[in-house]
Amino acid sequence: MNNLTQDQAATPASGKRFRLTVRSAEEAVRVIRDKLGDQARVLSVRQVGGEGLKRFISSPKLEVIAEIPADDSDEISDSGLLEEAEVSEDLAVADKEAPSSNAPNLPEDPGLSDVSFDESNDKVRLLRKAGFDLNLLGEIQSWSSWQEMKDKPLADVLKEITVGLSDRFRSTKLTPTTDKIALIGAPGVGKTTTLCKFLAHEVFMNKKIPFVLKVENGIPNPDDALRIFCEVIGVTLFREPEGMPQVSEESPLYLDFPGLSLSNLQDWVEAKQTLDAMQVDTRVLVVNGAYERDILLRSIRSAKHVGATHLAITHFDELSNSTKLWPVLLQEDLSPLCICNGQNVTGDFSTNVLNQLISRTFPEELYARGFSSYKNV
Ligand SMILES: Nc1nc2c(ncn2[C@@H]2O[C@H](COP(=O)(O)OP(=O)(O)O)[C@@H](O)[C@H]2O)c(=O)[nH]1
Ligand SMILES: [Mg+2]
Repeated sequence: MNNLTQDQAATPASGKRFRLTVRSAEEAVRVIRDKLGDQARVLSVRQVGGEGLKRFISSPKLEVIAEIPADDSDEISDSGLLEEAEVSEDLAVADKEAPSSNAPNLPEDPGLSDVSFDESNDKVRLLRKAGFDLNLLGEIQSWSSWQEMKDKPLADVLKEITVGLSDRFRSTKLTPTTDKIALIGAPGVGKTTTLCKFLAHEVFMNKKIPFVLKVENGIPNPDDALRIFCEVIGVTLFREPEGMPQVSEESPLYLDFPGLSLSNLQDWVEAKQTLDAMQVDTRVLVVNGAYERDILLRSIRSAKHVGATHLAITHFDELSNSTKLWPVLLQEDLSPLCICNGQNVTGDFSTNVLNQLISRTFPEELYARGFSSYKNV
């Protein structure tokens, strides 16, 4: 749950200021980093309580004022008056001017400009304000059921969106995994961490005896952390296929790949040759869910060259909500495999992708509003 508004009063010379309402300091750090970038500086923090009925159904919030300096030499001034502005516009400004800290710097998502909104509809305005992904909002408005649902009370609209998304999710391709599972993707997205989570799950929950092959394919793939983790949980790590035991349901093989560059398709083509030669049928594309949509889509496009079958999403814990991921999951041909929620290799992981996405689709504040809209009927 967060709310970000831009200081319209600030002149470009003194940078742009944003007011941010969050539930915790941790969330503030995350949202500032995701939406405003590394350059953003916090000017003030203050605790705010709810009003009226909301005081009883929502916990205290923090109001944070942050600024993106227009120029490093600028002095920070905290004397300006902040004015409320449309949140979605502010987010667009923030996204354009301060790309996500850990994502490569790529052009703005071309799809966004095509999304049109029914501004006269209060639900659309509310969802935009709540930080709902604009592409998803555009998609929902194109549903045949939208015309009927859009004028219902908020609680009903939220419920019908949830049902609509769940139905669409259930109709996506579900491919079972096989006994040979490769984790592939761009550098640093969380491939090895995700692999360790699967290993721990196999050993402790499924009581299986997995083993691991570390692949290099001419690209360095340091393995200190993986080696130590395998030692700790009693899994054998191989560095070449020779001498590996027979793969079976009880003894599945996991392959740890080096990062494949998004700007070098040849990396992906070569990985495909290795996977084909080893008859690895389950090819999991790992993406960092906190990256911009454009980069996620680029990754998915590159993964076609490797014959990817499944999708694993990491860094879900760093997202303020899951709405950006819905259109990615619903449109693409990859079977959703898991969501990773943190760095803890023996936890922070779920294969119930639908539940994870649903639980982070609407901020609690919207449910609270939906609840009060019922009371007004
Ligand atoms: N917050 C968060 N960090 C993660 C997650 N998955 C991986 N990481 C971190 O991301 C960094 C890169 O992970 P790693 O598995 O080495 O990436 P690889 O290069 O793709 O193998 C490490 O610092 C991990 O601890 C996640 O779901 N959430
Ligand atoms: Mg790795």
